[in-house]
Amino acid sequence: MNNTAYIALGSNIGDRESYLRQAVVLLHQHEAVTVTKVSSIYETDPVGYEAQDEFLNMAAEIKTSLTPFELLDLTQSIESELGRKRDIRWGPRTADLDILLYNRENIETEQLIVPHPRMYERLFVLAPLKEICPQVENNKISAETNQEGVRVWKQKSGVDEFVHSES
Ligand code: PH2
Ligand code: MG
Ligand code: MG
Repeated sequence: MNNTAYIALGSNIGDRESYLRQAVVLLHQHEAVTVTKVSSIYETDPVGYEAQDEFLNMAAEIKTSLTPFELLDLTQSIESELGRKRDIRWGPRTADLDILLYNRENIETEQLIVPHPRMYERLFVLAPLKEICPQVENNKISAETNQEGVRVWKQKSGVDEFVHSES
């Protein structure tokens, strides 16, 4: 478990909070992953494709012995398990899990780019990430980052509480 990665989670269909919680539980249940921190949950206006419902977004820190590509397989299988259908790019989804950072590695391949290429333009990613990730400084939330459309919906709690508490 000697690697640290940050995952962005989002949902805008059905019981959004339940999808986020289930996604965190499924990450944590993997033998090679420990979820070490979770952010607050934010409610956010849709970005990119705007004719869809508001999202809940959050971020999680994990420790893992998976490689970045194994982690990508895991996040994609969790998305499928939670009923994700891929149709509209940037469209509605039950559960979206994006790898934001993996140690301080730079990866550029067809399937996976890390750091996530659009993370520094997206306050729905940066606001939760900043709570749990020391390497994201305030100055990365630049003038180009639209500061609107992101509100805390449920305050940060510990991982245990997050994973076990109801509602
Ligand atoms: N995800 C997208 C596209 N637009 N907007 C918000 N507010 N939150 C998201 O997670 C999101 C989005 C593509 O993954
Ligand atoms: Mg995404
Ligand atoms: Mg995604």
